[in-house]
Amino acid sequence: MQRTLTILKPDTVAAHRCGAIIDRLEREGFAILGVRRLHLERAQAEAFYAVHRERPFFASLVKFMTEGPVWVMALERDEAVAHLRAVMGATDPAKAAPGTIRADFATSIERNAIHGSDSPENAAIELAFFFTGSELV
Ligand code: 3AN
Repeated sequence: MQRTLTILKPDTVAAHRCGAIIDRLEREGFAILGVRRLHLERAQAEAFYAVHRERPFFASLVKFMTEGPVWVMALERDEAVAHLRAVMGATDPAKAAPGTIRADFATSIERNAIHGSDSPENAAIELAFFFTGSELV
C-alpha cells in the first residue's frame, strides 16, 4: 500500500464537484485516510508550490489556489501515486485522455480541478505539509 496527497482545487469546490470527484476516487480503490477543507493563505500556497517559484505562471497559480476553499485529502491504495496521476490525466485538460478527471472537470491548464503528488518522495513531503501521521487512520 502507498499513500499520496490530492487537493480538490478552488475551481472544483466552487463548482460543487467535490462529491463527483471523490466518487471516482473511491471507485478507483482509493481509501480516504484524511480530509481537510481549508482556505489556503498566500504563504501556504507559495510554500506548497515552491518548486514552481521561478515559473512564469507562479503568481497566477498562487492567486488561483487562494481564491477560495480547497479540500485536501490523504489517499491510500497500491501504486497510489502513479494511479492517481493516471486517473487525473494530463496537466492541460486539452491533452488529458477521455474519461480522466481533468478531461471532465478542468477548464484550463491552470484551473485544472485537482492536484496529485508526482512521486512517492513528494507525496511524503506533501502529506506532512497538511497532516500529522496520527491524523491518518
Ligand atoms: P501537475 O499538477 O499536473 O503535477 P505541475 O506540477 O507541472 O502539474 O503544475 C502545478 C500546477 O501549476 C498545475 N496543476 C497548474 O494548476 C499550474 N500550471 C502548470 N503548468 C502551467 C502553465 N503552463 N500555465 C499555467 N498554469 C500552469
